[in-house]
Amino acid sequence: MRQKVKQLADMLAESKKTVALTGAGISTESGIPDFRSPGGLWSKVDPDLAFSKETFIYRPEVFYRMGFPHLHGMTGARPNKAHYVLARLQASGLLSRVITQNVDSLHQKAGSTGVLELHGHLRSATCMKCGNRIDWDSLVEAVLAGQIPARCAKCRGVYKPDAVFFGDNLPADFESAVQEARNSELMLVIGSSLEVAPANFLPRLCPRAAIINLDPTKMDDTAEVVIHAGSGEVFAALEEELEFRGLMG
Ligand code: CNA
Repeated sequence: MRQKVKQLADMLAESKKTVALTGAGISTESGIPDFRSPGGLWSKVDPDLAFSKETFIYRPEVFYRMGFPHLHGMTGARPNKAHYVLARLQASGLLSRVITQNVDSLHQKAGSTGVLELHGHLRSATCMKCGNRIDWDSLVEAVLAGQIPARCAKCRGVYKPDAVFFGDNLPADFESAVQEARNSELMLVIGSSLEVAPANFLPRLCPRAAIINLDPTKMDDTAEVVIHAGSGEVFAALEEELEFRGLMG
């Protein structure tokens, strides 16, 4: 792995503009299960039911009983080494910004700025009827008080978390991510199976890519460097290498 980390450091040093694309795998070391690993969310809930926009419209209680507890469980997590090193890379001018598929806000908690969130977030929820927005803690309070589904005090419409469900349109951040990928020389893909479209299309827009993922991905053969290891370990080694070269601010 040491040799590949050195290669990664070379690529970062050479690149005029680098972006990172992260997935659920970067947050497993923070205690949040991903989708597809053994023991991941897909072994516990049926995401097509729990996180489906269509089901939510007709039977919102299905999400509130099956999906909500998993989302609620994410919100107390703390960033791990990989999140912190990415924030430090950005502060050192080696990374333009992070594009994430995650909804856990751990990049922001680690200090990354201008994070593009392809699948929304868990900081708020919006009333499906009148558009009133409440913060996440207020939503949790309503649900823990037994309000299933959580309803708007103004119009009795149902609150939906501001995370993207299956069947939802992608937020405007996706278009910004396309531009960011097109304008970059290098993309670091971290902790993503690259199974979910259209996010998995982004690495193809960038001339060079490096993949850091525990398991092989379908796009491994398109990347210049592929490291199959935990992201915490890889980013700790990368930080050390870049510090040694005097490139970390
Ligand atoms: P995924 O399809 O579950 O893939 C995760 C990948 O990460 C797998 O290929 C694992 O091998 C790999 N992995 C697991 N642990 C590590 C680790 N420590 N270091 C490096 N790699 C690791 O998840 P994707 O993000 O590719 O799929 C996209 C979905 C998952 C998006 O819609 C997300 O919103 C959704 N999701 C997000 C979260 C979160 O916000 N933390 C959690 C669960 C699911």
